[in-house]
Amino acid sequence: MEGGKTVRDKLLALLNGSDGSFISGQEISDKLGISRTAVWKHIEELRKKGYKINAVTKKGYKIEYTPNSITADEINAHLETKAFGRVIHSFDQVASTQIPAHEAAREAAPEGTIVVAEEQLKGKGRLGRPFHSSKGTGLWCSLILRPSFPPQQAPQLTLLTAVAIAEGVRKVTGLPADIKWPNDLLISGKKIAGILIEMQSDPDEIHAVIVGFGLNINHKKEDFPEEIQDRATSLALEGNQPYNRAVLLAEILKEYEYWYFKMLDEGFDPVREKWESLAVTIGKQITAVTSKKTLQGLAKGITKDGVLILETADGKIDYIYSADIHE
Ligand code: BTX
Repeated sequence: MEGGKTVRDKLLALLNGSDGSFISGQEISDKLGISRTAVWKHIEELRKKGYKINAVTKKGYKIEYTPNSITADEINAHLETKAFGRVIHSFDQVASTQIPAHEAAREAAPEGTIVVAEEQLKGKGRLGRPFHSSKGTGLWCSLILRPSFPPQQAPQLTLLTAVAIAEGVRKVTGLPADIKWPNDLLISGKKIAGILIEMQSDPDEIHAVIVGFGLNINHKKEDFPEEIQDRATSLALEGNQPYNRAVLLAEILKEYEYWYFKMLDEGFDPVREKWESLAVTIGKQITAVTSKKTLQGLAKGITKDGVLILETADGKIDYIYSADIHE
């Protein structure tokens, strides 16, 4: 677990920010307020962690290779948030990041704490479904929130999470990530990410919301189980290049923090508007399969609480709180 920026985080941020050119030992030493010997020691530590750093006399240091890992060091080096991601619990392997996140939330972890893992052995989807989370390929993350609003408003966080991921993905990769109500993110009609919201609450008070999200990043087609290969995709498959997972996480957390505090200040409307601009569901003929029934009709929009408004062929309006949507 780590919080705040350490000297090593700042060093990584400097090296990452030098745009492929050398940065002198003196400049690093001045900017970080440490001796040149200390700079050298930190460089050696980074090399042990898998970074390849070129050191040339009179020129300085340059990062040649970043291990693309999802450790606290790597995340911190890119993080620009105030609270989100400032406490990080990172694991190589967990059953589900939701489990340690629930424990941390019960032990008073501050809002914005995240749990990340390289691999999940029992990644959880909604309704007990599995979420495939192979080693080193994606972002498997749980974020702890402590919103001041009542539990009835929690579904809004599903839509907010979708906005944060879609915006983060769009900004880092330029790929057109779309939202499918309520919690799927798609590129070219295939699922790129999933969102699972769990709560610790009393009937009238939220203690913590554990926002789980999984984003497929560097998967090749064969990294997915066969049964989902035609429905799932990754950013690398869509963009024909690998992406840095820590950079994506840092951008998603930045978007998340912005929209979350905007929602606490100004209400749900700005989030709803942004969501509608990114959603593919609205204005389409859809089939909504709920736990009780199957409904068909036109998806007209979402209410101020994020509930889907469906107009059936006979002109009747239905409000859908939770369902799987098919076109
Ligand atoms: P969901 O129920 O909407 O989606 C699960 C369904 O999606 C599965 O039944 C399967 O068809 C398909 N699927 C499974 N894995 C993938 C995948 N990697 N990519 C695309 N489609 C897939 C969505 O549930 C909620 C997922 C939340 C996952 C995060 S990861 C971090 C946190 N920890 C954890 O255990 N869950 C959350």
